[in-house]
Amino acid sequence: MLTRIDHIGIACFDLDKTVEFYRATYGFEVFHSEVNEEQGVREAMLKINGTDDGGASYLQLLEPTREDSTVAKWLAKNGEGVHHIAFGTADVDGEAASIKDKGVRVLYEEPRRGSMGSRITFLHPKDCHGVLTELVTSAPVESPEH
Ligand code: V0V
Ligand code: CO
Repeated sequence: MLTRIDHIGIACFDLDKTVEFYRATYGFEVFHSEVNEEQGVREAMLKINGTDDGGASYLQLLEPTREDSTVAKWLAKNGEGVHHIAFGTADVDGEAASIKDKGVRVLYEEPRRGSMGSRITFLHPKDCHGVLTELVTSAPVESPEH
């Protein structure tokens, strides 16, 4: 079961400036930030709300760390904007398998490491009406960075 919007991924050219926009305009603070070398992104998670499944919903601001990353490629073509949506689930492996059985391309054989120790996979946007869609199982404990 997919139980929440885990995050909306937003691609940007300058993470620090974009974080400042979300802080100054809406009052959203950075809950967590990290570099994910495998994905080629530097990212900031802005927590918007908790959810009744014990998880939370975030905005995920993404800046590419290298020219050949998926986000760099996307930014060069589209400019800044919404890059993907992510649904939260307690069982990313099971959800990926059952969605794959419905004929949607799942991009990874096995889920990979995502933000805050989560396990993530992606569905091909061409099989999802143009929306790059991520499935996420959060790590058990989510606490703000200090
Ligand atoms: C590409 N396309 C998209 C898209 N990216 N459509 C909607 N939303 C996107 N974000 C379209 C693109 O316009 C092309 O359509 C077609 O798909 C093929 O794209 P491409 O530019 O040739 O690029 P590919 O095929 O090399 O790569 C596309 C895929 C790639 C989706 C396969 O971006 C990918 O593997 N993404 C998953 C990983 C990822 O995005 N990581 C960054 C976030 P036309 O022009 O042919 O019609 S990392 C993250 O979220 C983390 C760490 C986290 O949440 O914890
Ligand atoms: Co994401």
